[in-house]
Amino acid sequence: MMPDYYLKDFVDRNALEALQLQRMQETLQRLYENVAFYRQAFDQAGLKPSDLRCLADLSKFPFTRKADLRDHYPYGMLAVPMHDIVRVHASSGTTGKPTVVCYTKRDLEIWAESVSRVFSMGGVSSKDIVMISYGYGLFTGGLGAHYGAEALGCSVIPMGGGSTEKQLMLIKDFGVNVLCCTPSFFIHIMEEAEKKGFDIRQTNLRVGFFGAEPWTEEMRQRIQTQSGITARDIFGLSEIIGPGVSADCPCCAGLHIFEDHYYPEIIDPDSGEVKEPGQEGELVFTTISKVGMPLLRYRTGDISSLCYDKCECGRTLVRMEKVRRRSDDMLIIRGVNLYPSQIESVLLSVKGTEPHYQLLVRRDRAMDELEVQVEVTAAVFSDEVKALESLRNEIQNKIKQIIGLSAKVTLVEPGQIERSTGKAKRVLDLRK
Ligand code: DLL
Repeated sequence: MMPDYYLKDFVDRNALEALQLQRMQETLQRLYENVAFYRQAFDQAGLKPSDLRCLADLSKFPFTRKADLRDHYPYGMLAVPMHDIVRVHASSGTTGKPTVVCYTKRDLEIWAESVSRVFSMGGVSSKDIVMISYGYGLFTGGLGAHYGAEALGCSVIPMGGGSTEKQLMLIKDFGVNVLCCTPSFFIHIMEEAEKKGFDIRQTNLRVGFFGAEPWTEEMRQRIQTQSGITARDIFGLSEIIGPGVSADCPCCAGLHIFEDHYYPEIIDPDSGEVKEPGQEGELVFTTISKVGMPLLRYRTGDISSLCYDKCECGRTLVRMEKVRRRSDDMLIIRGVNLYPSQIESVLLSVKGTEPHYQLLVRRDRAMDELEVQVEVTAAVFSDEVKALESLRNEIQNKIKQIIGLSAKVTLVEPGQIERSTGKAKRVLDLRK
């Protein structure tokens, strides 16, 4: 028997819109009453929660940006007392401080429901053995997928990322049917399998839920042909809930958004004007059922478009186009989000470096590699090799500690990095 929430994907759109309006009105009211940031923003715009009479009225209300979360770090955006919060996660901020997100018990239920719906769309049931190979910890990937699979009644293996050989061993020995990890990590797993003469087709693995970074239709084809499994896209971001904001259905013609919880808009990133269905722009979400830290018109930085045409699978939920790029300079390297400014703050905290640096991103087979080239002062450069080596290690360790990413650091002579007369070109993304 299908769980109740399965029916929510097929709800009549008039009923859905009525529910969205009611939830949106309640959310605005709670934000106004409980979050100083929103009260001020509404007052400044001369708006009251009651000014939202229909869904289209949302466009009158102010946006929320990542910088607003940073300015109210860590708990300033909460709409409930801290003792109602049962979980805290965090993702990359644009500077040294992470972006913090907090969940109440109810929020964790909504999240688990969302991820369960993703799995259900992919044909997963309580009979399946699901291995979670997203990272556990502050990143929402591991625990988010975990709770969703558990809520569906699956047997869950909390493997986490890394240890490719062990991943292969567990897939085989534990009879894994369903795998959750980043698409690039799965490609790496496939390559390791090939090297070791391990045939994924001979295992029980049937479907993978891949997300946390952009990937293409070509990548889907490659994964499916090479491994024989079905590859589904799962999208999400910590600020809105984590993984499970939207996902592929069997038609794989855009990701269905769980609109009864996350209300989407597409805007022009420059003017902020709302765009028509089908037009490309920046994806913006309003959470309409979250309790602990609801967000109003949160600007994701992701470029997509919305399609309200009926999907062949019968689901009435709107679909978003696969996210392929962003409107800002955020990079995603092996599933880790990175802003060049984060590297800058690390470099500036290390004595002996100059504020001239460049990030080179390459793809070595499927794995993304980050090289940080940084100029050092003339005094340091004339030092012994040992001193240079220790500076290099210091930077490398700090990047690993603060950002959670292993990078290759190259120290270069003063004046080596090209100077720009306008905007500095900090990133050379050589992956395309
Ligand atoms: O990446 C949540 C997640 C975990 C999603 C596991 C899917 C699977 P953040 O670390 O906050 O959260 O990063 C969010 O990652 O704004 C997108 O730019 C990018 N992103 C996430 N999923 C996809 C996807 C998690 N399927 C940011 N396709 C988002 C393209 C994605 N980009």
